[in-house]
Amino acid sequence: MYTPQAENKFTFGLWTVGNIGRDPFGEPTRKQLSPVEIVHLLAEVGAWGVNFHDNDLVPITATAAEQDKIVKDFRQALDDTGIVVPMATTNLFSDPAFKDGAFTSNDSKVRAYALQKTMNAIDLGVSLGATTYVFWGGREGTETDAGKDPVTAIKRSREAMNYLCEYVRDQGYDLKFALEAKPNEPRGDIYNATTGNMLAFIETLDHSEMVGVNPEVAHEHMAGLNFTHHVAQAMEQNKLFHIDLNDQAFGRYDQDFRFAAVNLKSAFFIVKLLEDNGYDGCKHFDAHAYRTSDYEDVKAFARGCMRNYLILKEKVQRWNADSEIQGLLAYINEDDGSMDGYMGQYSSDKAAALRAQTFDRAALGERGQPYEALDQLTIEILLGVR
Ligand code: GLT
Ligand code: MN
Ligand code: MN
Repeated sequence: MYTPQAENKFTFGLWTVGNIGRDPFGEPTRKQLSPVEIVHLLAEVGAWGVNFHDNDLVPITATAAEQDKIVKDFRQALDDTGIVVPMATTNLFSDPAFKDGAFTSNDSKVRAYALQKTMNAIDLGVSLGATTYVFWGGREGTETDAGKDPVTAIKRSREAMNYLCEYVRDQGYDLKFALEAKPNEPRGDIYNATTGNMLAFIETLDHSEMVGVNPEVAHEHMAGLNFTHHVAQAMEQNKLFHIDLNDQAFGRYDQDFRFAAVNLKSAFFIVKLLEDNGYDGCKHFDAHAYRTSDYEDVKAFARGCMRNYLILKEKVQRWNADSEIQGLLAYINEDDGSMDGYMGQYSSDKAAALRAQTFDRAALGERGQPYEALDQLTIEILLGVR
């Protein structure tokens, strides 16, 4: 029952299970696996797909001949395992050239190089099957706003997105963009810090229909926000093009823990939102194993991400089928229809009728909501006693 299936569309980035345990204070604790080895590891744990940054697959220093060999071997591993590539992205953050941003850099040569690197990476991703392209602008920000005008930064971001949308159209690629927000880290502050910012920014693009969001649990939690609400807003606007599932303690650095490892209840509501609304895109686990793990434990990490999703999915079904919960929901949402004539689509007649209506304000304030009872039933389902 908790075995991952292709229809679950569970994916991992090469950089996730391939994370070698380096942190700002310590050297790697695991040896680097090749992309081919990572694909085989993912097949072994039952994942459906693999995503990559250009340089996770092809080192930034590789020659054309080296690139051809790497891509050929990778393609062979995909064929051998049945693992697919649904998403790709560009590394615009590791190289020192991007230390002050890529698309928002003050240096026009860096901005041009970032566009060139992204076009090449799009070609690479599409050639391996990607239909979603993620943009995470980890370096697009500042430590001091003395150095960069934030309005200019927004305009530069827009110019880059418009340029790259046109590139994709020009090539005739079947590819959509998914923008990923993060409030800070590695920059002191990153532009378009939340999914809400991204949704507003997208509407200003020339081809906004090609562009949606890739929200990540940890990033909204770092900002102290309710991830489920942000994903809901994206879904309601048909802009949830991709999702990065992981977990994160509030107020901490970017932890990228195994999905549902920290905030079980919010993980439940994320799964509930996705399942109840029929989200059928990729569920990408953008997370990595603890630095203390060896590769056996990395497999336990990857299996845990998928298993937790499937367990929570079963809890959602249980919640939806629970008659006591449904009874409470029916009570909460009770509506005798008597207000229908006053609300909904505006008309001056309705407004006049509404103004003439008298309300028993005290009675309105007296009605209680059984949210304690409902939340407790939710907890009991999660704790496995219901
Ligand atoms: C990086 C970041 C992630 C992004 C990846 C895509 S790279 O690991 O922390 O949240 O999704 O660029
Ligand atoms: Mn993260
Ligand atoms: Mn991410």
